[in-house]
Amino acid sequence: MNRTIRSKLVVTGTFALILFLVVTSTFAEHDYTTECGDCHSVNASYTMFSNSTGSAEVGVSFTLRINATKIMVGGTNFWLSVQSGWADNDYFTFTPEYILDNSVGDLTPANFIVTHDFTFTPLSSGNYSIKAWCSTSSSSQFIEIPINVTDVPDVTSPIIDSPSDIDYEVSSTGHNITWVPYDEHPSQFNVQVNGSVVLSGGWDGQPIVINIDYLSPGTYEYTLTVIDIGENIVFDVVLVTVTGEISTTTTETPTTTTTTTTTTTTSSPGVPGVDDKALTTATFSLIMLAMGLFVGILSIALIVSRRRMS
Ligand SMILES: [Ca+2]
Ligand SMILES: [Ca+2]
Repeated sequence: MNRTIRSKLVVTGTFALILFLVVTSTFAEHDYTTECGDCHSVNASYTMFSNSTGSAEVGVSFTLRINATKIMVGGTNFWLSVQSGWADNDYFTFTPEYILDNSVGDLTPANFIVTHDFTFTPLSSGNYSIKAWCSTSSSSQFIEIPINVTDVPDVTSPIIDSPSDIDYEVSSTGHNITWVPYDEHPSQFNVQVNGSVVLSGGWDGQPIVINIDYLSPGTYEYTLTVIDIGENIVFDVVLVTVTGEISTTTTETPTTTTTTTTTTTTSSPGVPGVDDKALTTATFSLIMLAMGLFVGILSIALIVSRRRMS
């Protein structure tokens, strides 16, 4: 190969290389919205990490410092980005950013290292992944940062008022106890009378009213207990004293008088089922018969006696 041909090949190769770099550089756009940048291939030599603690609380903002490093220096347009729609990013509020190496927002002055602080606010509890992405003009890398978001623990006890004790006459009505407790995260309540639960249920933060009419004379201890979602418990006691006596109301009950007519027949005790009159007749007949027999026997005896004497 002579020098002329070799020179032409070098020029042609150089031109081809430049053309290749120009063409490939047009493939990559840092603002593509998919994690890999649509046309970027993942480059394992790009590294990303964050300072995540792995936990957060609903509604409590936290700052996540994300770092992207391109180990092999060279090239241009090294970007760090976090966008909505990636992984679970939409479970947080944050400001989407494209941070170009050594531009505004890059906290690392060194080339090919981009660092930025993103502020996230969790919208709900759960296990989520925040996805960040870095890229050059043709290659990319991503990181999924697990975040366990929990509800904010309620460590503040409810506030409960203390209504005055109540006295009332036993015959009067219209008596109630009204409690107005408060908590940012109310949960349950119950009302006890002398230690026995008479009312309970969910508490949504509204006042709790209980009617205390129609109690018998005496003293009663009404206790309201309210509980929040953090199981913080408070209670209040109201003494209810009922005085007076229960009026004894006489009820005039219509009286039905039933007159029973009893006919009493004075007679010798009879035999159940036997007619006394019939008995009397039979007895008389027997007596008469006995007397007849007696007379007959006596007559016969007299006749016999005379014959022997004669
Ligand atoms: Ca930098
Ligand atoms: Ca509370």
